[in-house]
Amino acid sequence: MSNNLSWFTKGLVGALLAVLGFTSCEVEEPIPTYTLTTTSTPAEGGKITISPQVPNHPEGSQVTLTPEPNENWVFKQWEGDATGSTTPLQITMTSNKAITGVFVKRDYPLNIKIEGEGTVEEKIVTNPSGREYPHGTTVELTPKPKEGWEFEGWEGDLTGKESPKRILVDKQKNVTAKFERKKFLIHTIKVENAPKNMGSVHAIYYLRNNKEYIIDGSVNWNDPSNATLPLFRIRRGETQWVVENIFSNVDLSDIRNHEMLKNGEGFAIGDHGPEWPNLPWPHSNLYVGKFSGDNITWEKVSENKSFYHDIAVGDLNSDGVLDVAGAHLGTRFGNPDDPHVYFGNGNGTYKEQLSVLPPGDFPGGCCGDTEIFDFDGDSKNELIGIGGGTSYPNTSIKIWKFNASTQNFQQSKYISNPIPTLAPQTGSYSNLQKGNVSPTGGFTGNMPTNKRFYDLNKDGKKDMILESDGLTLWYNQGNETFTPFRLNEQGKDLGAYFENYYAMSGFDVIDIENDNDPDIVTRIFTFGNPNTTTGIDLRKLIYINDQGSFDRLTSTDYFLSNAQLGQQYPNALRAIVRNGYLWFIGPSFKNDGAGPYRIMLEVQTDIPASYWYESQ
Ligand SMILES: [Ca+2]
Ligand SMILES: [Ca+2]
Ligand SMILES: [Ca+2]
Ligand SMILES: [Ca+2]
Repeated sequence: MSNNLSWFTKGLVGALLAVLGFTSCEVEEPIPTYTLTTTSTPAEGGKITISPQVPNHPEGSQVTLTPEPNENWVFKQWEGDATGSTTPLQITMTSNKAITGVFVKRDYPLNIKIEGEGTVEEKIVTNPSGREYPHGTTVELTPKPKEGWEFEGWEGDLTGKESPKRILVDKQKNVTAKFERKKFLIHTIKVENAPKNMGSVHAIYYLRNNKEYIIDGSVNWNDPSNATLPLFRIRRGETQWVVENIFSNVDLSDIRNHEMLKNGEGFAIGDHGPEWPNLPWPHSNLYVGKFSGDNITWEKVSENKSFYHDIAVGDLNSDGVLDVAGAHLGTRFGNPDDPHVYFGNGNGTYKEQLSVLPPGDFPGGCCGDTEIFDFDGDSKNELIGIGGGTSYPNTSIKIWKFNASTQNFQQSKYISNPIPTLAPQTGSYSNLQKGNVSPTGGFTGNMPTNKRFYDLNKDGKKDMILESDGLTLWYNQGNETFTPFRLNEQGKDLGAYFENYYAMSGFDVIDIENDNDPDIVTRIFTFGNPNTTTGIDLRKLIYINDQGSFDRLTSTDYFLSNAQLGQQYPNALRAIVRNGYLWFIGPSFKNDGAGPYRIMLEVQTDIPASYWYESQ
């Protein structure tokens, strides 16, 4: 059992004692209660729903009455212990009450059509003089959008957007009420008993057996005592994310990068330990986690800790068993290979294969990224190292092929990025800590964090998306030739990734609008600077692909102001697909007086989306 479990247990016992103490010490005065009876007149006209629906209402409690007319009936007014025609009706219980809802037959020729999701409440408006309108009935229409929808306007015999709106039905009238899905909804969901760390932008989100999980770790800037907390897993419930596991027996504390296994059976994590700008870096490990029912079976891959910046999985030696490569930016143990290679034994263990790469290919350290991919289309995977060196030169790509007879890798190709490096406005951790993150570039410019191979322009050849120096797309021309193209230099306003001080760390490939083009959604993070932004412009995170040419959403409604976010600033925000729509989720803290506690900030959008899968 870890310390984390024990503080959790102590907290639980403390809470139970507090409850027991409360019930044994307090003496409660009985609170008077009252009854509420409702009647529909006539009974066939409709019914009245009561909320809350309890037999006895405590004194001073609020009750809501909502009339629900049957077809061809309209609610008219309240009688008895209530008056007027307000709906829904809020009353305060100060005595027993009997309230009647009066319904009248709907005998006017008004047709209401609904577009989107919602209803229209009809109310007959009586003449203040008591006289009926001479030329028909005047009806007041109130659009009632379903949750997550909003009223967009009237069409037909009514126009505009006014609500409620009156219509004189002196002949047959046809009205359309248009509802539109809200551009976004913000949900703040508590994470109960989460370990006291900040959470990583590269947390693993996955869906399994209809349950949503996140495996997360620590990002810690300065505090060694909080630096090596174990990974934990949370599961999404309706109102809370619940901590399901604290993985104390797994020697990881952060998820610097991860890759989902291509058959969907698990994931691989590369970690370099907590992010410390001024302290000795603790280094960390490579692991593979495999799903087993609702649980995870962990396989330790690395023998020694290193500064693992990325991990790749795939079969490197064509024996049918998954292998692992870890990109490292320095190591304690003098393992100079770039990257570190581990061949799978097929039984959940791995064999370290150092010195199988030509030495010195990246002087000063290896790549920020590594990948296992069939680069030349000969059905055998190559090992790829991207970016690199402690001096962070322009992005370069190095490709090694496995030679089965020598059991070594040989250099196959070296591709230099001819695109000039962006000015490194953001290249220090201390700048990031101060929130001085460039609005136009990513962090440090050159050191890649994420890469993916997808056919972006649908010419049958997989292209590379590389996060380095902004987002760079490398279009595959065949014959191992790639043409790089920086996404923010397309002649359009695609350059400013972030509103104010958000920086990018990685991206996700998602089919926005389900039109069979893979699109790119960048992840933003603040690296622990939650107070440096005025809002988040979702449009600037989303790159919409049309056959290899990219553009952005246009509606300004996709800007989330700090007020809309409830003055909560996610440490990171990344895209997921939930129930067929694009969502953004990220960890944050909320402080409502009881001290800060961890929340998951979730932004639900109206953008249809699905994950983009391509077999490798
Ligand atoms: Ca293998
Ligand atoms: Ca190949
Ligand atoms: Ca292509
Ligand atoms: Ca698309």
